[in-house]
Amino acid sequence: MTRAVRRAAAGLAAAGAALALTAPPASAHTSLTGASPAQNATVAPPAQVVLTYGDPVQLPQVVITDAQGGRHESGAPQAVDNKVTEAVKGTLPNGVYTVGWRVVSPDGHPISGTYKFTVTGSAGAAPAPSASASASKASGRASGSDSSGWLWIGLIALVVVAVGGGFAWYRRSSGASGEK
Ligand SMILES: [Cu+2]
Repeated sequence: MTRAVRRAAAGLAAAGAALALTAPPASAHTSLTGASPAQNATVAPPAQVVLTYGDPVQLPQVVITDAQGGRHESGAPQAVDNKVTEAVKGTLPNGVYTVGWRVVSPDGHPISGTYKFTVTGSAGAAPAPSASASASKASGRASGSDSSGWLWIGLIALVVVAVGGGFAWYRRSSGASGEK
């Protein structure tokens, strides 16, 4: 009798375990199934970022951040069915960007993630030192920003020398033709 009960209990436990392993969750939260620009893609400056999920999502949040921490999203993202669209502010300069997103799944669970893409072939100006970059420089956190500052000074000096040289050459050659 006790043995029979024990056997029955063991059988029930095994059945329960099998059910738990095989039954799909009643409502799984959704996941990101695609993105444009795609993860790790190298693209021309995009006008927008479009995130595609496995299910309709709500309350989207999207930030587009450059390597210096500057922000490049424009306005609030729009969620339509399973797609979230975030407009890009202006033309993205060349560089690596991080897309950070957060949405609420149909089951009510918030999910979030980040991915990177690279912009190339942009005619946009290189990112000016942003307020946040200056702030991080002031706090002494970013060591790279100091060297990039010297790089800029070097570039400007080169341009000044090139323009000055060109002007001197122009004056010389126009002066020479004037003597004819
Ligand atoms: Cu969930």
